[in-house]
Amino acid sequence: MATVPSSTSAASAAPAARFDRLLLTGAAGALGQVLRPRLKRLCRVLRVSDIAAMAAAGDGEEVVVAPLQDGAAVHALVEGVEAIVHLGGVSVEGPFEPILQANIVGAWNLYEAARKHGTKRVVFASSNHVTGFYRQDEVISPRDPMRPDGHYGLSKAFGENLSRFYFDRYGIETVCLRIGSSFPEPKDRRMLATWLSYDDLERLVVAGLSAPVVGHSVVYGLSDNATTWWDNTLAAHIGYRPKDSSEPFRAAAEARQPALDTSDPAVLFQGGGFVTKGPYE
Ligand code: 15L
Repeated sequence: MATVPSSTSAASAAPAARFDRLLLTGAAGALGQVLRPRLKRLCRVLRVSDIAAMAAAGDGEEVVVAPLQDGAAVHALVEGVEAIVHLGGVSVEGPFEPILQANIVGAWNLYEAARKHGTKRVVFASSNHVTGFYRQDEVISPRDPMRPDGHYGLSKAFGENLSRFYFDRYGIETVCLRIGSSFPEPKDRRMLATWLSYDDLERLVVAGLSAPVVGHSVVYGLSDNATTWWDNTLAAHIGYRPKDSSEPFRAAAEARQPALDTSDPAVLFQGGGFVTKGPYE
């Protein structure tokens, strides 16, 4: 039943901007591996980076190992790229120090490098955990105040504010993607609302890279799910049109979780299990 799309699916029919050189950070991660072949189609050269091992460089690829907290390494990484898809960093809730280094210091290094090299646009993988402490009976939009649900959500909130500053002060455009749950299929009932298929992830990233004018925009990353907590009307200018839905997975998800304890914060709040993690010392 799970549909893991091939590298040639999804937005291939959509009109895509052509870039000379694009940078994809976090290329060794799950979403980085999904996006790598799909972004390659948009550019002459795709530079990919991570701290973990990555597949060897294919045709038109450059593979760079670079810790995001190393300013000099990030400066070299960003040289010569037109646009950046920034997925790099810690992608789950956990102790503060690693998140501080990779997500907060790392994001600052990336934007400083973008400023110095004249990079025009960043598509930043933010997260739904920026607003994880809204309840599951609320529908919110990017205009609602942030309510981060942990260190990870706080770091993404920093990244969104950082990117707004670099747009206001230096004109670097950013589309912040508050990604929901991007997996081959929704794993549980919460993900019926938060699911973002891999093909829709590609559509979203391509829209963020291709829309002619984005300024500083925030958009939730979800598929066309029947149940939703996030209103993307304010980001209509990006032109993201999801085509998948979690609905075909509903019966299986409900069978796996027949009863929900609505007094459990992980069930009550949009951030799910992240809202109860920690403290760590
Ligand atoms: C995220 O931001 C995480 O990176 C991912 O691992 C999922 O847990 C997702 O959020 C989610 O909220 O389901």
